[in-house]
Amino acid sequence: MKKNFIPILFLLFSIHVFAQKYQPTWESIDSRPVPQWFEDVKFGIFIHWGVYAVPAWAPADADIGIYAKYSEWYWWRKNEDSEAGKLFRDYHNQMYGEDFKYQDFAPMWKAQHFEPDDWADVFKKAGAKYVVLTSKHHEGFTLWPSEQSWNWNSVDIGPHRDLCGDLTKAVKDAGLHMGFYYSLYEWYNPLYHNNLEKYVDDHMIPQMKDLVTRYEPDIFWTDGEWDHPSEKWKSTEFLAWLYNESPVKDRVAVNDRWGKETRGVHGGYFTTEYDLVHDREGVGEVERPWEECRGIGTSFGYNQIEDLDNYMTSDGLVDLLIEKVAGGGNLLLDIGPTADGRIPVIQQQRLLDIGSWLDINGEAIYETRKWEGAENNDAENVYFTRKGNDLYVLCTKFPEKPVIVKGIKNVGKVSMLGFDGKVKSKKSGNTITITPPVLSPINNPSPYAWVFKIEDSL
Ligand code: H79
Repeated sequence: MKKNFIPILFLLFSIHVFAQKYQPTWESIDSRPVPQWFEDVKFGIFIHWGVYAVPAWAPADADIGIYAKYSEWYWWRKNEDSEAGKLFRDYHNQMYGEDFKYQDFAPMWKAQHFEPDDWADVFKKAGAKYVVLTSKHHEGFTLWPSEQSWNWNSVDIGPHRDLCGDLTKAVKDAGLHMGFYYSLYEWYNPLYHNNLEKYVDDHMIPQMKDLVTRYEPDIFWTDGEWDHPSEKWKSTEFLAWLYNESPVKDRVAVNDRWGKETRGVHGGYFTTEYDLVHDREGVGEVERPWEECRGIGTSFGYNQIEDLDNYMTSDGLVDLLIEKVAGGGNLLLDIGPTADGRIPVIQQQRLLDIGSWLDINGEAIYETRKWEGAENNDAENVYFTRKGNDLYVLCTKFPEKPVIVKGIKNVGKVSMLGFDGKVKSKKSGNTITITPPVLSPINNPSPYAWVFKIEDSL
């Protein structure tokens, strides 16, 4: 090798690194805006599907905090020295016997009724615009044929199918955005516990890049980050690759779960989970698009013992969507499919009810933004969104009295979405008073929430 060759190589390498748009630092990564499409879509479906769908159990009614009701934590809880741990162990030992290992559930996961196009059809009818599937939860089992997860993936064992690939195709064909949840940590992977750096370099990062290059997801939703700071996970290196070089670099959206210090501080959009907002130094100093995630009931994974008392009603879910969107956020509502590959009928029904409401009222949700003027209006059960110069007034209870809105500039047409009749209103200064129309069962546009549109008012 000529003696000048090495410095030239080094120079070329440096040019390559500095010519990249994003550097592997939080300052640089945070400077990339969350793609606009993410703020426009508002409503997504989260899917928790893994080996835990086989036992599909958690103590839904026990008074032990929200996390112990997550059925996807079955393996961990069953080994945990805690009150919740005892409940899981008692159930497991009685049902399956002490010698039955969690790993023994994997071949029982058959997914024999899994029809990805039918799932995608339900998501579309629900009015959801994006889907996020657990490509790998904390149990380490991958829903695609990952080379790094030999014999602990859905092609080698259980469904014998590339679930990530099959669902991605169906969701994209239905015109929705597809994304993946990916757990950084793995509960029982010996490499993770013995040699973190090797785990990150040889297992985790290759899996993440594999997912991105194989399926080109629009969202990369990480979790299980809390054991280590982002530096140890090499998160900014991965994100620089994702934003500079990956096939989805211009459109991918990511969340904020990239290391123990990052939630609500770094990354893409911020996340809450069952309304848990992190209270830590740095949180809230920057404004970012955000997303709330939760199940319809008390768990992300399917829990066979939940009953209607544990489930939110369709009315409650529509109100939740309104509350989040009016606050400037998205709702990522979770479903837990069964081990045989079905979406439980009650979950389908909830989703389709939300979809019917959105069919009429979606224009007050999609592509809207938070209305700052909402701060000066504190009527109960009344929320606001805006789009251009139009203001939407979303009433989660049918108003018994006239609705008063302060802080508008003008008044164009005033209407109720889905209702053909006239809506009376009166403007005085910058306040408008809307008289709710008298509705009958024949012309009532909605069973859950009613939306007034005030055109050209902002
Ligand atoms: O996949 C679903 C849950 O199984 C998963 N996130 C959703 C999307 C989840 N994993 N763990 N948890 C939720 C709860 C974890 C809580 C804790 Fe912590 C981890 C308590 C202390 C460390 C995270 C970091 C919450 C507070 C600090």
